[in-house]
Amino acid sequence: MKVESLTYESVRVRAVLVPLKRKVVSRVGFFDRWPLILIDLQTKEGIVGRSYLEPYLQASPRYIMPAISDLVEARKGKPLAPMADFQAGRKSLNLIGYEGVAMIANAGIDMAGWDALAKAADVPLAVLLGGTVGSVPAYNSNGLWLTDPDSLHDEAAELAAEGGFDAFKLRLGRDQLEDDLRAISQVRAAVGSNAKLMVDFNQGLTLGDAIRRCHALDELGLYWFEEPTTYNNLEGYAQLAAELRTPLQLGENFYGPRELYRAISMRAGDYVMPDMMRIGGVSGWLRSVPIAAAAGIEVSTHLYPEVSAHLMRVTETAHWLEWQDWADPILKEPFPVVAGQLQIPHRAGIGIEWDEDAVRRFAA
Ligand code: SMN
Ligand code: MG
Repeated sequence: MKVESLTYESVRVRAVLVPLKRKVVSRVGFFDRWPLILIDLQTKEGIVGRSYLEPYLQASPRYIMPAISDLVEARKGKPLAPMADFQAGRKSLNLIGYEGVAMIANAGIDMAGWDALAKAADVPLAVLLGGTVGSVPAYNSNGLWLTDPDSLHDEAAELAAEGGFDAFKLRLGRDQLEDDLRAISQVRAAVGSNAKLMVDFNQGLTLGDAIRRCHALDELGLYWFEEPTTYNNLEGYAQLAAELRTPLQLGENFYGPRELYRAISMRAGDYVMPDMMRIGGVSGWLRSVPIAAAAGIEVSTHLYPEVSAHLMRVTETAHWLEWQDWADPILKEPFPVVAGQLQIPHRAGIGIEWDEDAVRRFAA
């Protein structure tokens, strides 16, 4: 039997703006609604690959969506080969830069392309990649923003109940140390002292303030310190990682495998957490995580829980999946969480389909 590969045909890209149950109050911005770009990659053979992007800024779909359409138009009639297309796609846009919109557009198509391949093979993505479906340990990242510390007790209890979680992300970096300390103790009082608390400063501190604040919090048994200062100050990160006892986490802002390599070679962090949109989709992830594994560094995910869960099943040093349910309003069947673990469904591909009524309702 001759087995044909898939062929690029066209793409449908749509922007939606979905409501957030808990408003995002962070040092990277305030968000009460969350923009998503929905990608339906049509192949000549009839299989449709699906993915979404989370581009933060409400206006950004206006300039990211044309880049996606152009890239797919240029591939029309060509075989779908995500690993090769990732390189070629980045190269084709390198005159406007390897990062930013160029990478984001390539990453979105890449994830949809892998979804199509897995659907053509009629297996879940994790199986196509040589793994199995199953559960993936997750922490709840849906809340605990830079809001009133006294509101965090009840919120943490709610977050624990959302899926039997005992690991949570808490955002820190308030003006006063006392307020960060109160936030930590309110959360601990609700979820118990054995719960893991990942804390994220969202690059909110200068290096000097980061040194001061992280040292002040260093003996509290926090699980990791994430992005205390500007993400690309790798020398500063290396200094923090060397000085602090609490493991240092970074990586949601790495654009592509080489940036992850550079950070690891500089010992800029103890852990890394690439983001699907910035690392380069499934192909970018597959090219990056062996670098971390070879260096003995554990890898967590950032946003994109569904596709990330498949990848964690084949990631040698898989650590924690960041769970947030922000895309759930437009998903037909969101992935369930049981006892703090995200459950990958037995469906072909990534396992996401759009709830078209909701897509219409939240169209941007
Ligand atoms: C984050 C993600 C999305 C919006 C604001 C902040 C954060 C994280 O950096 O790691 O979840
Ligand atoms: Mg973060």
